[in-house]
Amino acid sequence: MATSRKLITLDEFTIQQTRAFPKATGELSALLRDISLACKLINKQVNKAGLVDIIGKFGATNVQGEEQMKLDIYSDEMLINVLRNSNDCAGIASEENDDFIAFDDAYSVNSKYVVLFDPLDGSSNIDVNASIGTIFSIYRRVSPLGKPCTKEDFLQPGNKLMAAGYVIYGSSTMLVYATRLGVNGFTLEPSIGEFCLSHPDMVCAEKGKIYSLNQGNSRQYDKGMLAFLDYCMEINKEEGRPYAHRYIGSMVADLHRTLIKGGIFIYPGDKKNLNGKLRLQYECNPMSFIIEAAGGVSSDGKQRVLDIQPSELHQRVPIFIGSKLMVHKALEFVTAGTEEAAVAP
Ligand code: AHM
Ligand code: MG
Repeated sequence: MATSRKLITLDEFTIQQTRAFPKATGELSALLRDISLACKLINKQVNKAGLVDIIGKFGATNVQGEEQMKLDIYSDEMLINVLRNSNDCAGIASEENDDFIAFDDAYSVNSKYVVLFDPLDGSSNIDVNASIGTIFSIYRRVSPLGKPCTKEDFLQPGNKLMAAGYVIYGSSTMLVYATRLGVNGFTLEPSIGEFCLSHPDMVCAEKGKIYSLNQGNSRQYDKGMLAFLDYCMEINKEEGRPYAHRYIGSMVADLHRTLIKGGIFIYPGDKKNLNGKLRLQYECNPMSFIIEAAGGVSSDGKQRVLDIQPSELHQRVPIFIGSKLMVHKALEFVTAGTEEAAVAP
């Protein structure tokens, strides 16, 4: 029987990448394997979400008499449990928990890496069967090995990230993973339960034709943002039509489209929420790392998101992210609006 095959699994791929670095210990690959395992288990539950309505709602008791957990809590606990059992994670911080968790067993205190995650982003979309996702990022710890990790390990700027990624639970389940070497996408092959390389060397197009934001908030936008919206809705000279508006309301899904098709995703600060909605350490930094590694741009309106020094775990920042030329154009409008407001009487 012939044994040649074209499939490259996530594990094989990261091990091959590690070979390019003779001093690499394989810990990062092992950590990614653990994260992908947790996400496969989350995927299984997400796929059953519709059925749960039939056999008992989350928060209720199922037919076996077990308590049904809300999917975002389930996902959080799954990631924590898998990473606690891993040899390669010193601690975690999660959007679902107030504080970070330092693992204090003999293996974990000697681990080099900490992991931050949003276990199930966009979870309000579960009810309508729209795509949701897990976002994760990995820092090398700055605290000394041999002791539990500290808050400083988690409050590093995005420009210090070792790797970041997301898993999208959509029409198929995909894991997209970025290091400084680039961005690669892996699709879950259900028959073997493995993520397999399907989107090598992903690139975010320099130009885009799609803008993505919650336009319902526009009454709260400042002048610069409103002017950019007008620009997007005007007939574009090159396209002969306005830019298309697409907004799922699930950051992973909106950015997955932006990565594949180009465009801009914006969650700006506005009059009500000066720093917008999205969290720097769990959502904006990992996504900025991925989009930049794919050739795109990400800014909070004033500076590169990855250069922001975080001051607290759950801080929020505005974000303009996606195709280079489109983000630059948005920033031109935003800067002009801010300057105009500064000279206004
Ligand atoms: P969550 O972390 O509570 O799920 O919220 C984050 C989500 C993002 O996925 C999405 O981009 C954003 O909230 C949508 O917010 P809005 O409904 O205000 O447009
Ligand atoms: Mg979130």
